[in-house]
Amino acid sequence: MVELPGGTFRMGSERFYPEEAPVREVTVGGFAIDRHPVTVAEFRRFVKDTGHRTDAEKPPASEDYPDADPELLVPGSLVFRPTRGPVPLDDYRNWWNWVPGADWRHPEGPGSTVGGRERHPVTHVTHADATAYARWAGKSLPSEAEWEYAARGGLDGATFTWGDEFAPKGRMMANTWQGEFPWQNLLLDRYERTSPVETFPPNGYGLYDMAGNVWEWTDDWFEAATGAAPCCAPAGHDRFPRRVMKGGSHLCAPNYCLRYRPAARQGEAIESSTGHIGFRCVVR
Ligand SMILES: [Ca+2]
Repeated sequence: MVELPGGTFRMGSERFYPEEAPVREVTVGGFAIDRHPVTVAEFRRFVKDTGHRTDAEKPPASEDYPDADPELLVPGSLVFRPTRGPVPLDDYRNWWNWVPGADWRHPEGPGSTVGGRERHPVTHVTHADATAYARWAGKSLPSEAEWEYAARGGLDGATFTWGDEFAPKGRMMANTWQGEFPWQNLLLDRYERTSPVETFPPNGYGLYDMAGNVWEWTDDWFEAATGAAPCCAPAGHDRFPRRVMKGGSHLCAPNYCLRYRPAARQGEAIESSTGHIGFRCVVR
């Protein structure tokens, strides 16, 4: 982990999406934060030690989905599939597929494995799964302010965690989506899905993957801002409250979701798990 002294910083942005505004001064106390998102290998140790079964490995409760065909209430999770060409961007069902059998060990569904991906961020974890891991590790999930303070790496007001230019001198600084989402992935950063943690340069605080790769859960509730339609976050059932997730993912593209920035935020239903959401922990 990296120890950070407390401090005051400018949180938010007024240059991109409405849910990030206004810019305001926020003070956080000192804390330590994981150097990178929790990996598949780290999560496996937790599961071996505790027998934890993730939400994606349990059938959804029928009372939460009263209108659903009971035969469809089997364990599963949301898996991204690129489309063959441009599609309307206002319906995430064009690219998010609910796949029975998808979970953290099978990120693309049955038949897929995490073999060779031990150093990738764990995915298909709900907020409750992340909280259980944090408790086991003697840690907590970060608040949104702590997460953003850490992500900025001391660069007050910068657009990205590394500065104001997306690709300084042509260098890719994070695992995002280059090209037209959700069909044309140019792979300038070489990764179609998740990437091993610490593949891209750290920020000014020595923290890796604070932008792109996977969204990360925080412990803050998300209050929907005016006019802020969820983008990359399948909002899930309205009956579930939402928590803030930060950092953007490998599926964030400028034409749809320019959210691989420290100020960016989305609300995600707490029972949702997908192939592009993970987490990291803090100790206060
Ligand atoms: Ca990529």
